[in-house]
Parts: sequence; structure tokens; C-alpha cells
Amino acid sequence: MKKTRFDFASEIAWCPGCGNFLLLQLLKESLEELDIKPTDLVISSGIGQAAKMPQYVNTSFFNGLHGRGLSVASAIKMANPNLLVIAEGGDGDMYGEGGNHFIHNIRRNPNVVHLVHNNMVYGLTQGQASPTSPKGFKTPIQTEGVILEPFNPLSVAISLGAPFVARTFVGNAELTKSLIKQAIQYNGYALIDIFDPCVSFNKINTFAWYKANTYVLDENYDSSDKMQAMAKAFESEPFPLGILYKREDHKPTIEEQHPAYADDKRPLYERTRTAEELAHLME
Ligand SMILES: Cc1ncc(C[n+]2csc(CCOP(=O)(O)OP(=O)(O)O)c2C)c(N)n1
Ligand code: SF4
Ligand SMILES: [Mg+2]
Repeated sequence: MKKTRFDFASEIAWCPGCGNFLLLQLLKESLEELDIKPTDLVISSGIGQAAKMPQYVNTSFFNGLHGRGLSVASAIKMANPNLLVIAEGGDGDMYGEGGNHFIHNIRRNPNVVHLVHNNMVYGLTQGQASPTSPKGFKTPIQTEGVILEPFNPLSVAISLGAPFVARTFVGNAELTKSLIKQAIQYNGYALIDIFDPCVSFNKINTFAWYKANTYVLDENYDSSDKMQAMAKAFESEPFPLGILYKREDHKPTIEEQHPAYADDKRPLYERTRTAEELAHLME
């Protein structure tokens, strides 16, 4: 295992064999290879096994309410656009409890990287169905099997105007690292839905299952074609991996468009308010 400046000596509370270990290592290697300094990065997350990840990275992080990791990430980026900001968490956290935040932050287009560990289950709370659990998936709560169609994060993101939408499988280390690095270098909201098995509570969508039910988009695939990307987002079993959609022209981010930055380019956190200005705001 490669050593990185993001390594943090702490006990890790994940089950042996959990896909999160791989993703943690691949994220740290990607940051190292891009020569990111720990002091230039903030990771924001909510609640869940996946959302514990920032606690195991040597950098600044915010671990907040369930489903709010992306909103907090947007706020951090707004307050200091010079930081690299990553929001991360699980399929339940980001698409279920955080579903509304997912929708409206995509519309805002913050320059934030969004990593979603998609294990198709609520891992932390021991195996209930999540929004991405497949139809028929049996759990101690859904004893007859899930009766709903799974939530499709990629088609939702593309339809809301997300400029960078990708999917990977954590078992494909090379692709995962390449996508994380491209998302970091992209100027705008960048979603990577990451198939990342829960070995304890999802005995259907295992490493072997993801390997057998995914394929990598070939180099002739045109990721700038939005309608084609939408069609790809609806493919399943096998699911396409890679960048499904990437807008080639620049879509202005919320930080670039916000009136707070129109005449004053200083990050918000550096600005001070006089007592008179505050009194005026209070009025
Ligand atoms: C408001 C609220 N609802 C429910 C919970 C219970 N809860 C904690 S984590 C979790 C689901 C986590 O699932 P996911 O985001 O997929 O993460 P994983 O553990 O699978 O990585 C739930 C329902 C909570 N803590 N707070
Ligand atoms: S319960 Fe599942 S997601 Fe949580 S640590 Fe164990 S294997 Fe990973
Ligand atoms: Mg999950």
C-alpha cells in the first residue's frame, strides 16, 4: 500500500473486506498524485459507514447531519473558493436523507467534487434497503423484497444540468483514481457514483456481482453528447462505467455568479463587517 501525506493513524471502524478501505486508499493516492496539500482540502460528510471516511484522512473535515454533506461542502466553497472541497457519503445519506440537497446543489453548480459510495444498502444501521437497492432485495425490514424501482442518480444529475457525471466500481482501481483526479481538476460540480460493496449486509451486490454486471465505456464514447449520456444512465446490468457526461464548455459555478463576489474577489471568510454595516443588516 502506497504511503501518502493524507495517511492518518487511527482505528478504522469498518468490517474487514469493506469496499470503503479501497476507496479511502484510492482517494488518498489521487490527492497525493495531484500534489494537493492537506491544508488546501476540506472533506464534508454526513452520517453512515461511508460518511466516516474523512475521519481517516489527514486533512480538515466537517462531519455533520445526515444528508447535509453536499450543502455544507457548497457553503465551504462559497466562503473560501481557494479550497478544494469534496463532499462524500453513502447512497442512503446522499440520495435518501440528502435527496433534496442533492437536487438543489446540482442546480447551484458549486465547484465541488461529490463522491457517493453506492453499496445499495444502509450499511451502518445493519442492512435496510436504500434508495438504490434493487427491486426484490430482501432485508430484515423489506422481508418480501423491495417493491420500488431504484433511484437513478445519474439520470437525475444529468437532467438537472450537472456538468460532470461519472460512475466507477471501486474494484477497478485505475478507473476510480483516474475519475477522482479528473473530477478534482474539473471546474464545476462533479458527481462520481462509486459501486462499493458492503460485504456484511448486501450479499447480492458483491465484488463479483459488480465485476460481472459492469463494463467500461470505450474511448469512442462521446461524453459531451447529453442525450446519449442520458440513455447510458438508464442502462443496467451491465451498468456503464466512466464519464457518462462531461460538459466541454464552462458552466458558471455559483461562486463565480454570486453577487457577493461581483465587486470583491476576497474570500468571504476574510471579510469583516463594521458595526454600522451589521446594524444596517439587522434593520
Ligand atoms: C435523520 C436520521 N435518519 C436516520 C438515521 C439512521 N441512519 C444512520 S446511517 C443511515 C443510513 C446510512 O446509509 P448509507 O448512507 O448508504 O451509508 P452506508 O452506511 O451504507 O455507508 C441511517 C438510516 C439517522 N442517523 N438520522
Ligand atoms: S457494514 Fe457494510 S458498509 Fe459498513 S463497514 Fe461493514 S461492510 Fe462496510
Ligand atoms: Mg449505503
